[in-house]
Amino acid sequence: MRRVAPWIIVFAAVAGSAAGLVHLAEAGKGGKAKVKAATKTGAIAGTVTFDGKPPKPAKLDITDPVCARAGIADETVVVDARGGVKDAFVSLSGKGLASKPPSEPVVIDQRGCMYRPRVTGVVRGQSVQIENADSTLHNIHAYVGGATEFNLAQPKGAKPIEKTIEEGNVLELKCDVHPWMRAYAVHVDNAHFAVTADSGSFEITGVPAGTYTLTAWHPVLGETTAQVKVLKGKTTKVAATLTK
Ligand SMILES: [Cu+2]
Repeated sequence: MRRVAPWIIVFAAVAGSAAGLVHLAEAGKGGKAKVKAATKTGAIAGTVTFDGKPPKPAKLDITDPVCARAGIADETVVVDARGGVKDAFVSLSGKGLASKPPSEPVVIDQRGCMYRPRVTGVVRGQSVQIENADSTLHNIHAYVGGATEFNLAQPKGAKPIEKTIEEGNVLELKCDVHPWMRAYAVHVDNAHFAVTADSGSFEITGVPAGTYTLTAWHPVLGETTAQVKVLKGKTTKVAATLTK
């Protein structure tokens, strides 16, 4: 179910990016079409916040000594004092954005008994490469819509596992050895996406001018969408609120 929550959207010229665009335009004084296209882009920047009382972090039951040394905490829902949501996935959809899947895989590492990054985007058709930097065994149990896609052990020092999963909206990774380990690879049709930082902030640059649907999604806190206009040489500021 999609919820439409309040969004605040404003347009602002950002000196930094405007200067960058002038530079690009000057470099292109020869009339190259490619450079001309680059000057017709703008950016979207803003924050994702949660309006509500976030669940308290769980106490992790860590028995593996390798993980115990990593100093990790529950990251299921990370919301700061101002409501900023960490690890929300912000994506754009609309005409003219779709792109071919990159030939390079999206890399998800297991480091300190956490998947890093926890949330990322995968252009449909692009492969995901899962690595293990830890001196312990992890087991990657991958799900789409609750059904197992693959379930593979990856001992210390094992080679990366590379898979291309095209179905479903989100590829969810769980570790059967360390039950707090979760990763979410969100399927998208273009590379114009971002994952929010600790404060809930994000920025998507190099977006062709146009009107798009912006979606902010969090695995636990839900989703909200809004129409967003991107103007060339400007940064559209957005504030998205999750209300689940
Ligand atoms: Cu593990």
